[in-house]
Amino acid sequence: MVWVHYKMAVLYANARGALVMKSQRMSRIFEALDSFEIELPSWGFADTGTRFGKFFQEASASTTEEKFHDAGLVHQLTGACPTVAVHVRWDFKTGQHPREVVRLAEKYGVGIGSINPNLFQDQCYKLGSFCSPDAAARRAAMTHTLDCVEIGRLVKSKYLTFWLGDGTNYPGQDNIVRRKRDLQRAFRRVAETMPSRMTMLIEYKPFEPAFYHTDIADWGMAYVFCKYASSGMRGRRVKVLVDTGHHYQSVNIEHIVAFLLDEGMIGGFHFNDRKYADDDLTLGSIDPYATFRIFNQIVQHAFDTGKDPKLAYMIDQSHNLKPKIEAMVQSVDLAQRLFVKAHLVDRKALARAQQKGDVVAAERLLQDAYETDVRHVVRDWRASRKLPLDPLGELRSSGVINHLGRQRSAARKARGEVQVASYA
Ligand SMILES: [Mn+2]
Repeated sequence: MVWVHYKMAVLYANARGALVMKSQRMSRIFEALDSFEIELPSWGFADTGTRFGKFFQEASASTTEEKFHDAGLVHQLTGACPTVAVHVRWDFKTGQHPREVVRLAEKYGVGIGSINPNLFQDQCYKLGSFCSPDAAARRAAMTHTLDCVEIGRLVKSKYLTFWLGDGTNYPGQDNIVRRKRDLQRAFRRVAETMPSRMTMLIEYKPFEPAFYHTDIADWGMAYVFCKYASSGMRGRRVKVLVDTGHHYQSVNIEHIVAFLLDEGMIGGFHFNDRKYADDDLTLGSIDPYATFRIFNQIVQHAFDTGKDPKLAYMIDQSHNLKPKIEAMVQSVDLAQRLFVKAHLVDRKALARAQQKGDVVAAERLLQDAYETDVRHVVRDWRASRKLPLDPLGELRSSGVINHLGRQRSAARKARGEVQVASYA
């Protein structure tokens, strides 16, 4: 009998211990979800297509206000998207004070996030922007970029994000080293002009739109441009931006992330997925385990160093076929779940398995976390934050997309705009 009492007491203590551990883990996960913010791209709500043509959706946003409306809706549904990345050429009208754009965003419960200069659309950039052999094109790129810095200062943006289309199409087309040096000087000048709260993010891409060489082809080149631009500056404010779609097949992106985290040189992400090249598919639609592995490295870094790496999580996707708002909610919902899963990895057990060289045990710890169904945890967090329990379901059953389609078609008609497919 005494033994039974003892056994029951142990069981009770164990169960209580497990409950305490469970509630501690839950509160850590809730904290992680509270801290998880992912920025939406204004361009992700507009009509897009491929170089072969554009396909229109009645509900797509065609004004900056409509883009903010849509981003605001995604934020209302998910609680995770308080800011919107803007493209200066597309979202700011000439003569309009940038603070008007801030007010427009605030009207829909979102703020202005990263500022994206447009250094690829104008005819003058045919041979490149900062790397162009034409000094007038380089000057135009600098003037536009400094305008963007000023806009960023006025709207109190924390990030200036660069993606360049610069590159060449044929061997011998231009002097690659001259292009590199002009680009180094340009980034440095911009970095010196930025207000102290701003961080410059430099994105890389191995190919497209240039097909022979790209001036910032990979993370190593981006790293070198960042180092040069920030050398001699107190505090590093120029960092690499990893766009998950901008890698060759089978590149180990989480390795790049771990390496850059340790160097203190990663500033943020553009999340998307792809089957072949830079397809801008919704996050995790092809390989959610790959996104989990990236989050795993970030959580591991925070565990090892005790520091939050303060990364800018952003979505960079254009949805040609899916309704844009649905695709965004789908991406954010999955990002939240994968982020939670990365927090489930037993880091102490992983360290022990790694130390012992127990490869299978180490791998299983990652797989166990990845395979854990966390939908109920995310639902509980949503309930506690008074958010819709199923944001995508709520959006789909609300009929809001059909309503926006009717409203926006009528508005386009009233403005005399016609949606016409264009073909290359
Ligand atoms: Mn990108």
